[in-house]
Amino acid sequence: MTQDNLRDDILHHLKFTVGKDPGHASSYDWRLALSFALRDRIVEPWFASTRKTWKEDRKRVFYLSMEFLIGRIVEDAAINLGLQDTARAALAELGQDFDALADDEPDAALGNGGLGRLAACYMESMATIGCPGYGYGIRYEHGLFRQRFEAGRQVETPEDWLTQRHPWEFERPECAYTIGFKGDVHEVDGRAVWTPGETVIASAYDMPVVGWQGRWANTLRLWGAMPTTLFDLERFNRGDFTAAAEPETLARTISRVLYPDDTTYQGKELRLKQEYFMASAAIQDILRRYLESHEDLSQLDEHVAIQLNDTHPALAGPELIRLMVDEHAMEFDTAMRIAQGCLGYTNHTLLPEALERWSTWLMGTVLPRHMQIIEMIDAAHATAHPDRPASVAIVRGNEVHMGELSFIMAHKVNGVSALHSGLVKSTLFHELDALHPGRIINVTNGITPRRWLRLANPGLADLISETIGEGWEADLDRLKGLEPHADDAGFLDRFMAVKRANKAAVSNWVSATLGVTVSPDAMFDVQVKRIHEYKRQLMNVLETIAQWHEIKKNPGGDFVPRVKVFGGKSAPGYAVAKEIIHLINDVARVVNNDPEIGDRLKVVYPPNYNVSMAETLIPAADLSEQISTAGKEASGTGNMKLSLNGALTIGTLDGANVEIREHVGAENFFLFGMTAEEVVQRRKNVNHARMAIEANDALRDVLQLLAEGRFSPEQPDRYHGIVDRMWHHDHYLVASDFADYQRAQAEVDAAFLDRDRWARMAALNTARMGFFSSDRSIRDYMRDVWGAESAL
Ligand code: 26W
Repeated sequence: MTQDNLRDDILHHLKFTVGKDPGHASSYDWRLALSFALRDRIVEPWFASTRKTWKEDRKRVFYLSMEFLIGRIVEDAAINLGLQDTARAALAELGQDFDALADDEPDAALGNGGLGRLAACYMESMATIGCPGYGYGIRYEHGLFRQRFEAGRQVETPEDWLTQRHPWEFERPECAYTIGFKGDVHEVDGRAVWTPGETVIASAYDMPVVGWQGRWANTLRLWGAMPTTLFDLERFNRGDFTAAAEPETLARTISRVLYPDDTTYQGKELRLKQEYFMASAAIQDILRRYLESHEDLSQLDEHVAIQLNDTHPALAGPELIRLMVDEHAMEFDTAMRIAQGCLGYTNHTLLPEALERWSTWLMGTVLPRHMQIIEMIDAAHATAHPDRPASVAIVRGNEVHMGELSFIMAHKVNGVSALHSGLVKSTLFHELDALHPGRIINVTNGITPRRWLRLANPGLADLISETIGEGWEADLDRLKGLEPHADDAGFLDRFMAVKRANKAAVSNWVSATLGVTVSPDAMFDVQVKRIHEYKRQLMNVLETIAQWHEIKKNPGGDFVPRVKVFGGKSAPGYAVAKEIIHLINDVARVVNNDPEIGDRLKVVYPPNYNVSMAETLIPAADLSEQISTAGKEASGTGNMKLSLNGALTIGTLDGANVEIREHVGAENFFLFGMTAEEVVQRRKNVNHARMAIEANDALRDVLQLLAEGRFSPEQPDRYHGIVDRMWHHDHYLVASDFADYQRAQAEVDAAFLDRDRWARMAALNTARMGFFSSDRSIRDYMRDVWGAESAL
């Protein structure tokens, strides 16, 4: 693919697909033209991949997720096609700037955080490895809300990525399924017949997902909801306009918006309908495709692997059984055995409030036949395990526990880091583990190095290629080849020069967008993730206040200049998280405008943290804050992205931090805090908070400043809630870990002052992160869960 060809293709699409005269085209038009030209290059490998899978009747993997946090696509596609430089040159010829066009693209923000982004990384890795994989999700009209700050408070506004043309999807109106809700079930000649009371159409939209070097491409199929009944013309003619449009409005509500909650299960009917809508369309599509080249469903589990991304798509299990029993006349036990052979379930959280448990009333009303089937599954399990404790029942306390349903329906259940999988075994599913030894395994999360290094940090990626050669992007263990260079001053200079350049770019962006001046020579101390009490952004901002107070008390002292970077959204209904956001912004206002502090401490909190902003901030980070209460963060994936990009981690022994520290070396990691076991013990001491605060002057002073309204003069009692909870609850043990956190931060300062030592530690982090490629994770799933092979 030469520069000339691509230039001509772009021009062709601008004229004939976008319909714009080059002289009058906007960057939006040029971006569309570029996207269509690159998309053309994906179609051939896409068709070839599908054809090869069919011809060789290969095992297919179906990844079911309510979230795919994709981000932007055009640059990632150009890179995986090996056409980034060609595109840049072709556009330059046309007077266009590749980066400006890439920046014009809205994020596909079809997810909340970790779970959704993991699904996107896994889709790209399956394509890179050549694993015949399909993603199934929902084509939300509105993705995760846009965050902006008003007087320091989070305000949400609807996200509307689809108001623009979306060049990366192919509409598939011919691929549509009827999805039923409500109604009732009758017995007809011994068979159950469900007559839904409501129906909508699930219509498919396909996005090709191309892998590294364009050798394979898979499909992400997203479902949009359509009305079964058309526009009611009669009513319209009677002037009853809204009623006429009602069927359409009602139907489209199903795929209208992503639930912005990633911590607390809400139990909303619409969310249940969304989950079933996606699961049913996916299963109907899987069976339709399978029966096009197979007699019957008896060998389905030989050819089909279905992965449940947490419990949200768990209704896929009962739906599979419903179709096999009610529509394919299969015996229940046979159907159950085959379904189990197909299904794998990944758990992503231990937080009790995040575990889904639908009321039997709601499930029975919205999905009467599935409620019956869930009871049959539960009864069959009780029969097979007469000695099972009541606590493992799927239906208990008038609730359907989706974790137990997913566990019992799956042949493999996995956690997402070694520590988390251990806790899934020893706590969440302790009893079920005893009944089904070996069913719980671990598959530690991973990230795609294409987006999170090659795309996000071209300076470092080029330095790596110059140092160890090309191709590491699809074989990340090769980064080990950098280790010897960690003792080479010249290499370290170039390594740190890349970091400095990324920091300079971010400081320009921060001053342009936030009007705050930050020095690229200060330490960029970064905490970017969803706002949640267990992630302890509060501990970070309290330590920041202690740092500020320290400087105030000793303005002549020498302090290591720091820029505290925060990024992250709170679920709209999560009041405590919103208070923490307000506090961070209030502290930023005081610190950043304090002449006594100057450059020694700055706090920046750019609004609307998303995938694209992560791609900008992560390459500029010196310090990665992974400070969750041990036992609460299932894995984390931001921690991997930051380490891979040469940031050093200050963190607890939680989630994947444990494995990162094992791989990069304890000497290259700033560890602090209690272990998960110690947390459990500490919580038994009801006075843990008061004792810790009284033992720590700095922390007590900070809480006193907050109580006095030092950061909220216009509303002195604004943080009385936070102060009170710190003294009397502190459920996530901020006070108990605070002193050790301060100790670790002091070690960070000392290390940062020793530039060569820091550079070596940073380079060794990058060199030793190969294990955390999502390619390794996917190969683990292919081997240990799916029994799938690469077709390449
Ligand atoms: C029902 C509401 C809801 C929605 C989403 C509850 C919980 C979720 C997700 C499971 C939350 C999530 O994103 N969990 C994160 O998953 C990542 C990928 O495995 C992990 O790295 C994070 O540690 C985990 O918090």
